[in-house]
Amino acid sequence: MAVLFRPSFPVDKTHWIPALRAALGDLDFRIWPECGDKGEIRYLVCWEPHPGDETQWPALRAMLSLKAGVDSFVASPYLPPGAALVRMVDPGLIRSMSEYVCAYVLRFHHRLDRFEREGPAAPWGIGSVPHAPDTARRRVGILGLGELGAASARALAPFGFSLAGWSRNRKILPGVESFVGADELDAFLKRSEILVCLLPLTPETEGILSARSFSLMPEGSYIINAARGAHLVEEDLIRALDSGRLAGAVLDVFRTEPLPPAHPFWSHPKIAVTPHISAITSPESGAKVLRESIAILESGGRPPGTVDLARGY
Ligand code: NDP
Ligand code: OXD
Repeated sequence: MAVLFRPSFPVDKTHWIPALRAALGDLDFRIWPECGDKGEIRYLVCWEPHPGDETQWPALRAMLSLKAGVDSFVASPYLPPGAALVRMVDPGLIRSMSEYVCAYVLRFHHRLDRFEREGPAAPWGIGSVPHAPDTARRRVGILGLGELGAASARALAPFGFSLAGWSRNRKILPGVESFVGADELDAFLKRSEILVCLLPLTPETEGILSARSFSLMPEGSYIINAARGAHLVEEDLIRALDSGRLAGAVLDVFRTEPLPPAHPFWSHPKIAVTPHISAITSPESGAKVLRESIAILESGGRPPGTVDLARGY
């Protein structure tokens, strides 16, 4: 039994290979292109499927993704049939995402985006109207209450925000109102003044951040998209910001990445761009997660993050 790691990025050499060597030291660990006998490869650790993966690993039991979002795997023609697909569920990545969500929810709650943009034209604090309501009156909505959405809700809860989340199945999370499925989406959007998208990209969720959704949200609301670029209809966002329907957005993910230098998002005064850094798998904790997943698979179990290919996440 062997584990093959296929590097794709410079960080793989500097960080991932040492972390994987340390965590998988008791196993036959190989680094592509030194595959050895391909018939011995039982686990493939990688960022993406490649052409040939669908046939060249006859004994493959699982493809272990280093990314949490596996839309590119699910849509790939190179997915090896019969092997499990396991996405990354890394405590380091989850913590990073909840910090990012808190940072931008607080930024928008306090209208810090406006002060950064307006400088001396903004009203001076003392003697002007209060800028931020009590957090209890600020309604934050999280699209997706899975690993990242639920952790972000838990991280926001101590601030006292009025929290709600939308998912396929009803959730019981302290202090979080649960909305479910297409029938409850509109009611959820109508109460979301700061809308955080943490959904997987599937045919059902693509384009969910659209003019229709923005028209249901309270006037002057905010968008935080840290999931996938294709959740957002880009022209609809620009129109909603220019008309004042929305007040601001922070985007970490894009239909084309890296975001091309001439893209209008870079220069839009109400859009903050971050370069897909809201949450990155930590090599140290991620390598340990992979070791545990392999142990579970070896004993015939189903590790956390096993993807339901029919569902798409
Ligand atoms: P999970 O699979 O744990 O959670 C997904 C959530 O979305 C679940 O609550 C699920 O509902 C809900 N959901 C899925 N489809 C629908 C639907 N059609 N209607 C309503 N709810 C739906 O995923 P994670 O939280 O781990 O990750 C979410 C996404 O975040 C990833 O897929 C990835 O694209 C993105 N991501 C972005 C990163 C970045 O750096 N920007 C880093 C990591 C991830 P239910 O619970 O009922 O099944
Ligand atoms: C992602 C990731 O899914 O970086 O975006 O894990």
